[in-house]
Amino acid sequence: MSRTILHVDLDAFFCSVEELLNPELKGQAFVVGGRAESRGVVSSASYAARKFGVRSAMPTARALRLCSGLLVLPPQHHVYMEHSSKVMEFIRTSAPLVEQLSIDEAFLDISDDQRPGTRVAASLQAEIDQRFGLPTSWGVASNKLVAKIATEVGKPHGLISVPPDGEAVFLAPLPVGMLWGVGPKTKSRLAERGVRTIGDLALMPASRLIQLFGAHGLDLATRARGEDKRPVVEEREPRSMSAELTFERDLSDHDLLCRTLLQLSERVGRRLRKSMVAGRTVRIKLRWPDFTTLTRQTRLVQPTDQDGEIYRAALGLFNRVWREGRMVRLLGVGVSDLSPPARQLTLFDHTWEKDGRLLKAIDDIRTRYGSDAVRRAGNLKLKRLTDRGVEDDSSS
Ligand code: DCP
Ligand code: MG
Repeated sequence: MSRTILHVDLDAFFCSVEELLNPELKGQAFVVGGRAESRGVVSSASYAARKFGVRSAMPTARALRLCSGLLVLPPQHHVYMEHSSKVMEFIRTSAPLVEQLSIDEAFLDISDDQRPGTRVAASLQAEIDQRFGLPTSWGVASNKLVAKIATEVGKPHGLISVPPDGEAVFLAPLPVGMLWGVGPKTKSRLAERGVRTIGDLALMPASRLIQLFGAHGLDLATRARGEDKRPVVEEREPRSMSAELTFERDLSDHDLLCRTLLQLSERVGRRLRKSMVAGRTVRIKLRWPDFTTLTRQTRLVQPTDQDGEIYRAALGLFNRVWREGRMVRLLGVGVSDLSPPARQLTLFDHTWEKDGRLLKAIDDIRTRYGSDAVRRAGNLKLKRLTDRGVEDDSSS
């Protein structure tokens, strides 16, 4: 029995909210982002600005070079959060199963609805226009993968419905980079073999892909055919977020262990920021080669979502239990005691805005290109972080 999955994403979300507050902005080339003078980056670009090549995650200075006279508005995160909450609340009450992916994105499973998916999406789109004045784009398909790509293809204010069994045909002409799991590295390796579109990829024998990319190759082959079995999962508020890594070979080099802690802290920090929560308790997990495992935790003065603060706390804990030369099999970093966004004033204070720019730039790159895209220097031999970047991550 085929499922009906809808995917929704608000168009130029931060910019659209700014247009609501100041309708004179409508149709203008502008961005919401940090100032060029302080090396800010673009968070959201209006569609008029995109005509000049301006994109999110781009340094504002570069955006200004591409589009002279570009208006740059400072972000008002709490305002965007409020609008996001209202729209998401409405979506939640409109479908039996809703999974919110980010501040402006959600999957809906409406398989039990008698009406065609396109009709449901069209009516929700119109209602969100009317109630909230915010434009949305919708993808309708038999699974998450294809629904999300359909949204992307239809933007702005689009609605694309892919019929069941039409998934592979729909995906075929699209660039292979649009496929989840195809980062720049995979993309260039595929390009070397003349694979540019998802259709090209679908034609490659699975055995060849496995030869090239290992187990990931099999996932690629499945996705290229437009198959995806992942269910829509109603999210519940996580109580903690963590990331851990089992080393390919047990490790005793202090420098490498510290760098791993940093990398894990960055992963947890990124996920906290993405979920717009901050946590007060930082915990580390350590497993010795004989599989004995210990955890240690500490409570911070105030909740944080900052990589550096998580890392400092994790490192302090680590240095208390680790002795020079001792081999480690697994390291983990977790943050718990999470607070909801409303109480999370530190997110919006000045320090965060300043420090947040760099972190956000990194988050953006990772979001777009996979977790492997940004690595600290060094030849750390880590187990490969998957393109999803969540294999060792968990929320509970
Ligand atoms: N965002 C950000 N930095 C990024 C990407 C996004 O701060 N690199 C913020 C601002 C966006 C919001 O998240 O408005 C939603 O992200 P999207 O990727 O959905 O981008 P937009 O909604 O701005 O545009 P689109 O119409 O492409 O969805
Ligand atoms: Mg959006």
